Amino acid sequence: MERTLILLKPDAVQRGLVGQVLSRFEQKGLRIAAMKLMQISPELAAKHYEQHKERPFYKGLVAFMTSSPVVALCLEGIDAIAVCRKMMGATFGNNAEAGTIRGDYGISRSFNLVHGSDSPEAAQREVGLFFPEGVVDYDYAAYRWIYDPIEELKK
Ligand code: 3AN
Repeated sequence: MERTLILLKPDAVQRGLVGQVLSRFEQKGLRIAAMKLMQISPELAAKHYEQHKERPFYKGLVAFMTSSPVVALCLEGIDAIAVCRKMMGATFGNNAEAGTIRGDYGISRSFNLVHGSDSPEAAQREVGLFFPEGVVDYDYAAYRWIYDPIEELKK
């Protein structure tokens, strides 16, 4: 099982798309390991986007991400990072494939609804940044109907 940090960005919250986007991840079979509505501080945004610090869009990105609350999620599942990124679609809504979150709900190049960690290292760092209190471990009833238990036992 792998964990990833997903952020439902200010545009998703303000457009009333939280439920629909979250539903897609749930229906795919990802377990919610942590979830909260929160306002990102400029300090947290700077840490989260530190690798983009020198990019021309950095200032606008931080302004957008701190402009209104986000929903932070830690999702868990087999290959959760790649699975979530595939579901999110390409970075900009105008060229994201139909059927993806960005492809179905967005057209903007900066309001792109959702963030997902892009590597195991990033996921670990970002889950720690957004959930310093830790995530919640529990027995997820749906797992045994989502994953083939024989496959799991073979590992
Ligand atoms: P992704 O979120 O698809 O992994 P990254 O990691 O390339 O995309 O970029 C991080 C974030 O920076 C994106 N989610 C997007 O909101 C923003 N961003 C990237 N490139 C641009 C750009 N040219 N103009 C505005 N925002 C951008």
